[in-house]
Amino acid sequence: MFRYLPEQASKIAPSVDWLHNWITDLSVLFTVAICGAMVYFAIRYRKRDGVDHETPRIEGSNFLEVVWTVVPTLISIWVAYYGIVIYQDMREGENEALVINAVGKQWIWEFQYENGKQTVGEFVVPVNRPVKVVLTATDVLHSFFVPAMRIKKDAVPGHYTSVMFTPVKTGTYHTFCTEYCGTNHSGMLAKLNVVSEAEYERWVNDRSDDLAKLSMTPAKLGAKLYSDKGCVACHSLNGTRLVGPSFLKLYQQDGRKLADGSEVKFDEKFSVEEYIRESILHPAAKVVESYPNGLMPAFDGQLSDGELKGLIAFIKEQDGSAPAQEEEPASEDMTAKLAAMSLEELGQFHYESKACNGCHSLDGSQIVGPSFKGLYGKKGELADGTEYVADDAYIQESIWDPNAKIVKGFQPNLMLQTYKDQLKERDIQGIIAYMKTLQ
Ligand code: HEC
Ligand code: HEC
Ligand SMILES: [Cu+2]
Repeated sequence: MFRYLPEQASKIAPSVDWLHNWITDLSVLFTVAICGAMVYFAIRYRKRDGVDHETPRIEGSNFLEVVWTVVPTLISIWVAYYGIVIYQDMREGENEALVINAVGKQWIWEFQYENGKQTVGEFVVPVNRPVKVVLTATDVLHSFFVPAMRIKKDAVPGHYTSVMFTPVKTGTYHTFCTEYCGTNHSGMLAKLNVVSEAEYERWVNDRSDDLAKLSMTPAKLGAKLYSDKGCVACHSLNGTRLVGPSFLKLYQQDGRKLADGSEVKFDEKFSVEEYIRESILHPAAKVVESYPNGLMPAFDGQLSDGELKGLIAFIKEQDGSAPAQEEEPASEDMTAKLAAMSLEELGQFHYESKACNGCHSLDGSQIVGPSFKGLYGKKGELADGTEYVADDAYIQESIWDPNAKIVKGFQPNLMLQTYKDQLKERDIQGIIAYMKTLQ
């Protein structure tokens, strides 16, 4: 009855499911039997035609009482017994298991391997080898949940807990946080890649990314993070106002006006470095004048000290002395390449290259603007209360003149206003064709 469980990707999964299904079936059986009897008696012996259909009064039946005590007790013992047996199977191979340390923080999972390799939001394990994940948390309670592996365990600040599994199938699986841990709890995901032993060895010993980071100058590292961490979607380098203030000459200022009307001065007590550092880790602490609070994600816990220093060095470099980053004129090569793309490919290309992806998701979630999922053809409401249908003309207008119509629940001036020069008719058709694939 009711078989709805996810893919079985670990050795233990079939036995977990077997017990789970037994418990569910038994619960359904008892629910139906007990509620069924209740309903039956209520109807059968109801008061009708003014006559009480009184039932016979039965007092004490040793037989019945023994049955309804002994049967549930045996069932509970049976469930507990298999619970223990399967739990023990789960810990099998603990001594030769591959150990991975996982740390939950608002709102990421960070993984560390025995050779020091570190990853965020993704981890890789070899197939058919027991894996032990040692869990802890830095801020609040989190819970580590990989449904396909049938494992789930709390990650507790100041404690170490562990879970074990032996993957039996290669593939990519989802890891969730299943303990409500704040605003972005639902975004606290990680990818689990199960690969062959050889591929795993190659992956875990490939430290080129770490080494590249180590050998970069701080400003170079900052430049890489500026795009890797998505700052680029909200902060320009040339003075243009995007979602947030431009980084141009930010470092050279001697103070900031804040949204609450006050002003901070940068001096020995509160340096501009300190201000930038705080703005990155806790954006809500000081909100810049004319910008809404809550748009910038807090990067607390997501950047190492070296990475923060890199970002600050990079922001410091934006002093206007570097030649303005001209948009490269499209080379002939590129023009030919774009012309050869199908409309859908062209749309996807623009979605990624024109930074739409910084503000519009593909999965229905809201970043800065509405998701592109299901957008094409949708009926909605504008901020002024009128209704609209997202047809071709509306989408073209939304891109060329974003402030012409503002979707209800969103602010004007957030979406970039510069697309009219960059995206011509065929590009718009491409974006529309691409949106049609996102229903
Ligand atoms: C989703 C959009 C968004 C992203 C992504 C984002 N920011 Fe911001 N940022 C803002 C907004 C809006 C403000 C202004 C409001 C405020 O002060 O919180 C801001 C303010 C700042 C400030 C203060 C600016 C000033 O002029 O005083 C700094 C520094 C900053 N962000 C750095 C970063 C860095 C570094 C990253 C990437 C690691 C980043 N931001 C990612 C939206 C964003
Ligand atoms: C800096 C953030 C940002 C970027 C980048 C951005 N948008 Fe938007 N977009 C928004 C916001 C906010 C809204 C909602 C307010 C409005 O209606 O203007 C929006 C609205 C839209 C709408 C109307 C959505 C609806 O539900 O009716 C379309 C279509 C759209 N954007 C397309 C694009 C395309 C295509 C790109 C890339 C070429 C893009 N946007 C880049 C922020 C952005
Ligand atoms: Cu969490």
